[in-house]
Amino acid sequence: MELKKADGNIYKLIEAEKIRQSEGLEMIASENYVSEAVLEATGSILTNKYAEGYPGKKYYSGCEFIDQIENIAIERLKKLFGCKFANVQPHCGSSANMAAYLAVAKAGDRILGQSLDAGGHLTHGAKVSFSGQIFESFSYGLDPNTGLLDYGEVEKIAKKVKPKVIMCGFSAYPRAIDFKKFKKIAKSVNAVLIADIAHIAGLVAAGYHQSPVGVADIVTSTTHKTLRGPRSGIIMTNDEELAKKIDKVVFPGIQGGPLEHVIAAKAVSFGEALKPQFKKYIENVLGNMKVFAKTLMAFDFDLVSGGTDNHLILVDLRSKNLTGKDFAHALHEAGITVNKNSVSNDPQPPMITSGVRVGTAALTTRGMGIAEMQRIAEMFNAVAENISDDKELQKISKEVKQMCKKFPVPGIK
Ligand code: DSN
Repeated sequence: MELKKADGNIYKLIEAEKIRQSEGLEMIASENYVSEAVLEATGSILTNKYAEGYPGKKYYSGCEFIDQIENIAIERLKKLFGCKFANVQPHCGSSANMAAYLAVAKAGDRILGQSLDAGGHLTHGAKVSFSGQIFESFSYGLDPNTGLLDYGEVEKIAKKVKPKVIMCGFSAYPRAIDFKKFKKIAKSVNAVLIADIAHIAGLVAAGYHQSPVGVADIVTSTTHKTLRGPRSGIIMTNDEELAKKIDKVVFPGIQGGPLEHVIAAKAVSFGEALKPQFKKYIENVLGNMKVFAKTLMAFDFDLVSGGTDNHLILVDLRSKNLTGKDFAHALHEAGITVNKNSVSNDPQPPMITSGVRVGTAALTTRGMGIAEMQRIAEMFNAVAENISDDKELQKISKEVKQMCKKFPVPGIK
């Protein structure tokens, strides 16, 4: 109630966002809803504290409780992924990746990562990102016929480029990654392997995806996608020397004071992910996506790679004569949020695109299941068939609101 009195504008906008989040279907594959406990920690008085340095070696006084919180976060993260060393201070996935690169490479060194239009992330070497500007970046794509990673091709490029670092991981790839194959390639060219598991961290933690821990030299991730923590980043390794280098790059290399309220929230979310219910949650995310994908394909939607092994799909809309921009806009009008997404060798520019990326992590957190997934896939088809028919889109939006009422969002009353 204090916020309402102190700053009516911000209060009103947060209330409006609460309504948007609870009355709409959130299908952006990188989004999720945190628990009330995680929300509480994120909004706590820990935001008041400066705590540069690492537990036991902070530069400021008064860190006796902060240190305990940070140590709990580190220990839980190590247990969750079975790693030996963890840094929980990165503010986000991009800063985690920046620290990982800078721990093993210097400006001008060569890096090799999955290209943006093939599902890689900006920080995997895109020229508009620090990763493509500080380093000399090269990329690998997908097999144009299958839409799958082609490890033979990655190896060929790696042998030619001889990168210092190979980055594997993705933002929009619907299939499992074989980290062991990547490691073999990296080893053959004497490159350091970094695995960015931002999207699949929850799947890895729950045992539903091969883990890169102990395979890749460094593992980075965000914490807010399938892992369902607060918006933040983490870095893990099993190598003590690398761990020391990573710590130095994170602080004082690229960051100052860690966000201790977020670190506490990460600790809470890691605790949640260590519970058996989390395994069940991930199982449901995957089951929901299988059904959603199958139902969409029955309506002749074209999915990149012909399906999915994880929590997301990439829909190639060219066969429907739609652009990603138009379809995402029409879905939004109908109360469903997705993001437009380039597909491999996309003829459309990044602001238009030929695809949309869709995920089931957030809806599964609300408790939606198979019946909802089938119905929502039918809605996707109805939106595609009535892309410019406002009346029809409004009709769907009403049904979306009704459906959402039965599945409250944690923390929104
Ligand atoms: N923005 C994230 C995603 O949507 O996958 C990546 O940073």
